[in-house]
Amino acid sequence: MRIDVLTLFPEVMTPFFTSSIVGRAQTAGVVEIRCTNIRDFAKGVHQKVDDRPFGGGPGMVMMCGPLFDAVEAVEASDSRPATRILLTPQGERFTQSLAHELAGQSRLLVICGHYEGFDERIRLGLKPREISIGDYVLSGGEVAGMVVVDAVVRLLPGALGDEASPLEESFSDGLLEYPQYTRPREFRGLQVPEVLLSGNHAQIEQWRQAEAIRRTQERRPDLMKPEDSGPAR
Ligand code: 9D3
Repeated sequence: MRIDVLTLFPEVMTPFFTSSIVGRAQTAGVVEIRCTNIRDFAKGVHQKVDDRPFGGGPGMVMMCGPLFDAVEAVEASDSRPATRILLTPQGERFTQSLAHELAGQSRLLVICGHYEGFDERIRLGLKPREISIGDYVLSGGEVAGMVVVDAVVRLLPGALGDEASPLEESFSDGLLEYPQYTRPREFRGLQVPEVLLSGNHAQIEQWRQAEAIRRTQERRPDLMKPEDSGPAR
């Protein structure tokens, strides 16, 4: 997969994309991620990418010109058509199911803004898929862009190396994680549950399943009707 990210803060995003699982996926050739600074496509000595809203009001609005030029230049650098994504608070909610859907594409173009909003003609002209990562206010789309890229990349075949398949993970079977323990057997008077020391793998599996269900029912009953988990069905 190829992922292009358009942002005003490539220096914030690039270190994330070169670290951890996403960085290793790039090294392994599973994905190629390129950050492009939208400001590189701004005109004039001031390199303006935003302006005041027609009709008045607070904040600045991202201009069409630099962003359209950036999208067209970046898309022309590779023949595969890109699925365009615009990170906005008004977007469709990002879920594991949407992550699976995006992981099935060969190319993504992720647009991150850092203003009160985008000129509406960006939506009308680029027809991007708009995505929000949740109901809280961020300072810009960069963190949301990193969230989307992270969740998508770890689903790509080979991204997790020798680790467990992403299908085994929480949210993919629709349940929260069961309680886990490591050494020592006793810590400040708290004991590791006897069953985990028993060596009886069938019984351990049964205990973990029961604990996962109990925990999910208590903390996230909404997950027990699992429309937000796993590949879309
Ligand atoms: C005045 C109304 N605000 C919208 C709720 C303005 C506004 C707030 C924050 C406009 C842009 C932003 C910056 N946020 C994002 O770019 C963003 C975001 C978010 O804030 N929350 C969850 N998902 C996302 S995706 C992009």
